[in-house]
Amino acid sequence: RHKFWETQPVGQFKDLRDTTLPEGVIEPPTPISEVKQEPYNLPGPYEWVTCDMGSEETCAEVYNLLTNNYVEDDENMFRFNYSKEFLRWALHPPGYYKSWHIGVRVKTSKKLVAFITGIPAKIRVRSDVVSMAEVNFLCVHKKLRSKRLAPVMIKEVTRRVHLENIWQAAYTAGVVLPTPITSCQYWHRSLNPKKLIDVGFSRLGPRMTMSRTLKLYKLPDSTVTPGFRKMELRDVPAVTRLVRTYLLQFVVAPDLDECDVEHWILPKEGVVDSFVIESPETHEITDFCSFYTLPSSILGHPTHSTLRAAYSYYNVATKTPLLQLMNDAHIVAKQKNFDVFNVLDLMHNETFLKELKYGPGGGKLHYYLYNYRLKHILRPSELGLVLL
Ligand code: NHW
Ligand code: EN5
Repeated sequence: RHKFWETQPVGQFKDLRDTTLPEGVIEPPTPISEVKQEPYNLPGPYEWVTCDMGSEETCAEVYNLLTNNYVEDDENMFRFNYSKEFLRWALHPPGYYKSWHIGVRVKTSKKLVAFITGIPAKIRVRSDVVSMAEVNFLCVHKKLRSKRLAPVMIKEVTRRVHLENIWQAAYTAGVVLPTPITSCQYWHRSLNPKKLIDVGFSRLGPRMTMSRTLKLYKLPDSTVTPGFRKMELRDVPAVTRLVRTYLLQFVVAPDLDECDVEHWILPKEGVVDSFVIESPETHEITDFCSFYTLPSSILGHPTHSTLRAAYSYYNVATKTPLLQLMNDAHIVAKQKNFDVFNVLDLMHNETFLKELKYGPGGGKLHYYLYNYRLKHILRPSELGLVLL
């Protein structure tokens, strides 16, 4: 069934019911001198390139490849449209390796036809903090699909990760592979229901008129929680303490330091938005919420070309009810002209979905670890990791 994945150090379907297998590393690391020194062979017409995402030209080529060939929904109505600024942010975290930003070009024309990336991250599994690669943006041009290029790209990124003495990875996919550590569902909160219905993202519910629908999803013009404001650089230490403590309760979660929080959570125009609640009395930071900007192209619509989506990122509520914090997040997302607010049912997100008028999406997101086995599949609420 899975000719490639059966050969890899990942949990296998046949082992799912075997309770004797230990938890942890599947294949022990080898000396780096034993890691293959040359790149894997590509089919004749293609060559490997390392993509310098700091170069405006290369970043634009990657952007164009993904804009035209990256992930679509099951009915091919929408396609993720990560912006260039987003891609640069996503691929330049603290300690990134340029060699993990891998392209495939046609030798003769130099056209970019495939891409895969890794970034370094510390991921905690139970009490074990592991240096990993987060692998993302795997993309093969539509015209080159089903030629077994993806396994070669995965082996090449694996090799380059091994060369940095890193032996585990985390990744997500909309498809089922051997084998998920958990499977999450997308939920959607309409902010601009008229447009969502016009473009086929959502439908008018049974016995619902347009005017009842607009009223149902209406939000206040401004946030309700006193002390709610945009996160600033000076908030990094407090937000780091909040998020580190919060993430300890999950079985799998990132181990973030202040440098990570400054990179990943501090607001970046058009990429990531973050808000804190500063107590009006004590000036303590008691809560924060964040979301990232990931529009989708609307395929073949006569008037609308872009769906503006905000994706829930990390949210920590210690004083304010999470429900109220997320309601304020919706209000600012609406102010910023997003059409929809998307969340996965991980961390504590289930606790506000119904009350805040989310509907279940058609998409699932499966989470995976490479070269690290868990004894049991997790509940989504045991997962504290959001990948972009
Ligand atoms: S998930 C998004 C992936 N990208 C897309 O869906 C974009 C649109 N699709 C495409 O570009 C986020 C192609 O369809 C792709 C497959 C390139 C997906 N993950 O070349 P073949 C990520 O980026 C397996 C992993 O003929 P293709 C995460 C498939 O099961 N494997 O297919 C990426 C089969 O293997 P099998 C996937 O359609 C994580 C083989 O590929 C996969 O032309 C990567 C078929 O290859 C997917 N999303 O190209 C793993 N989709 O065994 C990282 C298909 O079943 C692992 N396949 O025969 C860790 C590495 C680092 C370790 C470090 C220690
Ligand atoms: C990892 N970095 O399917 C990315 N999205 O539900 C790789 N559906 O938007 C993996 N089909 O349900 C990505 N509307 C896997 C996800 C791929 C993209 C995807 C789903 C997630 C999605 C929409 C549109 C479906 C269009 C037809 C959807 C219903 C929303 C409705 C809103 C109002 C209340 C009821 C639900």
